Amino acid sequence: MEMPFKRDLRRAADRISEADRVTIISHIDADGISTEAILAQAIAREGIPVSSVFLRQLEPMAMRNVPRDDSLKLFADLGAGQQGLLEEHGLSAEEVLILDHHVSQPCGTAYPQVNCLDWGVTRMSAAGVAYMVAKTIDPDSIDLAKLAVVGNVGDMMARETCGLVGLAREIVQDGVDYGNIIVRERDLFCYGISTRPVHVCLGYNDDPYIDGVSNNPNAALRFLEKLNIELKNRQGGWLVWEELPFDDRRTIISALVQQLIAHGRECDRLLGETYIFPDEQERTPLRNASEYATLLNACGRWANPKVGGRICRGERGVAYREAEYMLANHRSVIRDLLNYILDTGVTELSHLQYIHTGDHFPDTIVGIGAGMALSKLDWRKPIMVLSALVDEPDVTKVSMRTNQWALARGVDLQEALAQASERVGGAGGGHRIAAGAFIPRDREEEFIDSVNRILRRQSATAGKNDR
Ligand SMILES: [Mn+2]
Repeated sequence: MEMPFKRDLRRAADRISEADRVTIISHIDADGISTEAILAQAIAREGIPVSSVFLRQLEPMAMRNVPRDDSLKLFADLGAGQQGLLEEHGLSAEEVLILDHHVSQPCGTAYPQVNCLDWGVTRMSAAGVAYMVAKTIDPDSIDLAKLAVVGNVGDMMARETCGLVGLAREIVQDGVDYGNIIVRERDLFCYGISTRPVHVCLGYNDDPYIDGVSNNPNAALRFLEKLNIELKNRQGGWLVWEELPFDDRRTIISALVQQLIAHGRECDRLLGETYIFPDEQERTPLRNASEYATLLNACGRWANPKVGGRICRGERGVAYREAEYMLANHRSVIRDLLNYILDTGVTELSHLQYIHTGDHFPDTIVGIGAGMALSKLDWRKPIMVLSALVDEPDVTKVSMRTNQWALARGVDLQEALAQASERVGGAGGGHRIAAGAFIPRDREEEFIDSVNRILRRQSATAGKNDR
């Protein structure tokens, strides 16, 4: 494994270093945002002009955002699975480089690619790949390891194994050597260790499920109060987990272990490795990898990935305040969306119900809102929410949700949206129970009608099979 991966990295690094200018095309989630920030900084340090484009998804309509110029197009955290699209768009192998961790799609054009899956590495994200390329370009770039850890954690690479492993773990060590990462082994493996009061941190967690603590911050507080630990600071504010003295953290962990054992539950997911960033301000989401990643995801969801990019580059003024606002308001905006759907009401067709939310809400959350609204509406009919894209006026985002009841009666939203969107020149897919699509704005009506017909056919066919 060693040799091919070194060779891939060397080739990619040389290609970038030889470019006159580079366009990075990356994804809007935490991994994509940190990937772009790593690459853009590494490339700028070489004195090469670089610009960036963020995409929600690499689909036909998004391709128009990929410039037709003589720059090297660096597709990152996307591209491997959509090489056919690059080919259709007329991109040559000479002007493309793909850095990805998704499964590759076979393609006639041999686009050069660095993909950790080719090395047998599955627990690493695009930010990890990008970092390894950056380090090959310049071995002094280990300050960027921190962003690679954010991307890896954001893409859930630490989730199953309670910490990063393999190559992704080696990247952590670079950050430790540089001095901007502190590893806490066997730490509480829980979201919010830098920003949430301990009882809230524990009470919002259910992996592992702890009886009398999980999903109940008040019960978690009563549990902690019995341990005789100082939970507040001298000013009377709640302490966060990261600030608790070592002995108090140990006391809480052993009490939680006892509680798990007493209820016959496994303890192995209680502890994991956490990654603290000592160069960031305490009690902010920037202090650890998982909260940092959530902050970047919030930027992406609000169609502001570039704000996340500025944070990754060290900006802590306006960009940080904007991101914090987006993070803090995520829940309340979903609640507003739900109320908007229920107050405005949906239009009912024979086999679906739909609503257009215009540009009132970020397109990236309408799917969540649709799912929540379904249980309060006629849950037998799948719900479709259409929304405008602020930065793409000609494109409409479509989200659909249904439930197990409908699935048992033949509904398959992934099939319905894939077929109907293709007919109008869009693209869609997902899962049977939840799917999405991007379609041209001027063909919305035709599209809705087409989805309704497909859903009618699906339930008719399922009805026949029952007999
Ligand atoms: Mn990714």
